[in-house]
Amino acid sequence: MRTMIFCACTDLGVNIDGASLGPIQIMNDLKTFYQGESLLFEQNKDIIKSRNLSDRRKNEYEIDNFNSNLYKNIIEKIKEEYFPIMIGGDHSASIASALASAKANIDIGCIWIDSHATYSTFSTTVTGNIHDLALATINGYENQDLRHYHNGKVIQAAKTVVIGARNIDDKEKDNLRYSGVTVFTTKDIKEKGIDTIMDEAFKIAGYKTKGIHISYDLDIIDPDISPGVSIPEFDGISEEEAMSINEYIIKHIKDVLSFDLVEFNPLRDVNRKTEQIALNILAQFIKAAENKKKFDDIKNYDNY
Ligand SMILES: [Mn+2]
Repeated sequence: MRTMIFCACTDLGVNIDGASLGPIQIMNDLKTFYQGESLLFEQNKDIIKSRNLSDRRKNEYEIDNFNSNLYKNIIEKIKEEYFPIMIGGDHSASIASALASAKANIDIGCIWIDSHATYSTFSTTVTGNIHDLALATINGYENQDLRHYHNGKVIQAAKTVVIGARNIDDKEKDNLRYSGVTVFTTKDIKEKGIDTIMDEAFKIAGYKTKGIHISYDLDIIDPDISPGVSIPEFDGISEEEAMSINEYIIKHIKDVLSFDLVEFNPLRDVNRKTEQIALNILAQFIKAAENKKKFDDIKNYDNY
C-alpha cells in the first residue's frame, strides 16, 4: 500500500517540553530512504503551555484543536487507501489516530505497547497530563470531552491489549479492571517471551475485527538503552525485545490497519540512542506497510 506519515508535533499532553520536536527530527533522518508522502501537524506556537502540576486538564483545549484536525486528516487518507503511520509527539495524539482508524475501518482492535497503561480519567489522574488518559478515552471509558469530535464506534476494551506496562497507579488499576482491558506487564514479557505475548495480543485484538491499530511508545524500552522519552520508567525491555515486537508486527502486517510510534523526545536523548531505535523500528515497519496488500484481500476472520 502507499503510506502516509503523519508527523504529530505535539507535547501538549505531557508536562515537559521536547516531544513536539521528535517527529521532524525523525523525518529528516528518514528522508534518505523514505520516498512516500507525509503531512505535518504542528501545535499552535502562540499558546502558553500549562506545565502546572495541579492542573488536571492540562492544555485540554489545545489538544482538542490539534487532535480533531489530525483525526479528520487521517480518516481522509485511510479512505484514499493510504496506510497511516503516525509519528508522535506525546501519546495524547494517539487518541486521534486510533479513533480515526476506528471510524474509517469500523470494527478494530488495539495493541498498546507502552510502559504506561494511560488509563486515567479526569477524576483519577495523578499527573493531569492528558497523555495518561489516552487509552481510556479510546476505549470510551469516561473522558468524553477528549473524543467529542469522534462520531463512530470506540475500540472495545475487550479487544484492547496493553503490553509492557509497569507503572500503573491504584486508581488506574481499578479503571483497567472495570473496563476489561488485557494487560501484559514487562514481567509477563520476561517470563513468557515476546512471541507468546504477541500471539495472545493478536488473538484478542484481532478477534472478529477488521484489523488492529498498533500504538508503539518508545518508553517501553529501558531508559538506560533508550533515554530519549519524556516520562522514563525503569526496568524496561531490551532493544532486542523491542525489535522482536516490531518483527512480530511486521510478520502479521496483514492484520495491522494503522500504526503509531510515539514519545521520542530529542531533548532527553543521549548520543541519539533513542533516535536510532526509532529509525530502525520505522524503517522496518514502513517497508512492510508498503509491501502490504490492500485491505480488501487480507483479513480472514476464520484465522481467529
Ligand atoms: Mn508511555
